[in-house]
Parts: sequence; structure tokens; C-alpha cells
Amino acid sequence: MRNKIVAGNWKMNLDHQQGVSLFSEIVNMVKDEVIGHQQVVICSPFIHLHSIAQLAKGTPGVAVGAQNIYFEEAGAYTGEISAAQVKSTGATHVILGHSERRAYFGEDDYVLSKKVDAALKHGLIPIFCIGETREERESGRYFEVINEQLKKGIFHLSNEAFENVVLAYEPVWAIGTGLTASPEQAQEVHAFIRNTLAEQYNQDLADGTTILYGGSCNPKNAPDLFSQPDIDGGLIGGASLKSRDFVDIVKVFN
Ligand code: 3PY
Repeated sequence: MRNKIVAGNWKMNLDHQQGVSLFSEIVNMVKDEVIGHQQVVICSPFIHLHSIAQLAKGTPGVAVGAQNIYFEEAGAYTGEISAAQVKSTGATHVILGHSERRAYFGEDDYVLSKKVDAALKHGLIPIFCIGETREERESGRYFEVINEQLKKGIFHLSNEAFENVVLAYEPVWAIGTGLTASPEQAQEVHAFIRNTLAEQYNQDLADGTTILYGGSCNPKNAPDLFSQPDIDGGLIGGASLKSRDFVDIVKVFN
């Protein structure tokens, strides 16, 4: 059976105290209410990582991730943070290729492929995001776009390396817009991604890869989305900033 994961993407929100306090709330609620085997990963701004990774210790199934890394090992890269530095905080995951980073910070497939390598080299699990814009969906080119993002960003990995990757399908038109892909639209793309993995690697690897849905996922739409056969959880934006909403989404897998 594939790992079910509900990951929170806090984006650039919360000061340090607020981050620690929200994380503590989430951990306590998870301890009290979550009875399934789903994993929770909170991807926070860098400033919280060390503190919340400490708080996560001793709570099985709760992990911490970053939202970006730089691909170089160390050196004169003012303002950047390496994979090794993130790993040293106790974080285990990192979101890579989020559409906000692709759009606002010019991260292209080549840069992302180097970030994926750096993450894996230092034992971080990449949550690698792919997804089409509204224009690309409306023109019917979305399979082509997703195929290209996979090919250029992540298909250079060996079978062995790929086993440590989580994918997230996040249609750009559903991010920060309140629009969500319907369960059928999301399932169609998730099935396409899984078939593409089977063609590139093999069926076992495709069947074992966790593919999350992201884009305005909330406690109302999560049950229908997560009941689709190829959707293994979610990457949650706004709703991950509210402990009740986030934990209700996690509990869809109870
Ligand atoms: C959203 O739901 O808005 C996201 O971007 C999740 O990563």
C-alpha cells in the first residue's frame, strides 16, 4: 500500500512564536484524534524548522519540511539555504517546484533538477510539484506540460533514487484562486502521472509512488478528492494555517 500523506504548505506566513504555537496545536490534535497510518508533514518557513522539528520528536507520523533549498553545497550565496543546512534542523522533506517559485523566482526545470539532486544527496525527501496554468488547461495541453515537467525536472533519477520522491499535482489555476480541480479532473491527471511513471520506470515504482493533490484543498473537498484511486493525500495551502481545518483534512484517512 502507498504512503498516505497530508502536507501543509505554510508559505511565507507566521512569525516564530505563531509558527511554534500552531505546530504544537497540530501535534496535540494529531496525537488525540488521528488513528490512521497517514503521515503529516508541515512545510514551514526556514525560521521555524529547528523548533518545530524538536516538537515533532516523539510523535510518530509527524514530520517537518522546508519549502525551498539552494542546490549548491555552501559558499558565497547570500540569502540562500542549502539542503545540508535544512537537514541539520531535523527537517526531513522539502517542497520543490511549487508554481509560486516557478513563477515569481524564475525556477526552471533545470534548476529544479539540481535542487532535487541536492535534496536527495542530503537525505531530504523532495515533494516535487507539477501542474499546468489555466491557459495550458484550456488549450488542452496539460498532459504535455506535465510530461515535460516530469521529464526535465525529475526523470534523470535512477529507480532507487526515485523511491524517495513524493509528487504533488498542483494545477496553477487552483492555487490561491479558491478554484479546485474536481475529483474527476484531478484523478485524470494523477492516473496520467502514474502511467507516465510506469512507462519511464516500471509498474511497481509507479504503484508505490505517493502522488498528492494540491490547490485550494479544504476539509469540504478533501474527502472526495482523497477517495480517488490515484490521489494519495494533499499538499494543503491556506487550510494548513488553521489547526482544526488541517487536522480535519488529515482525518479523512482515519
Ligand atoms: C495551495 O493550496 O494554495 C497551495 O499552493 C498548496 O501548496
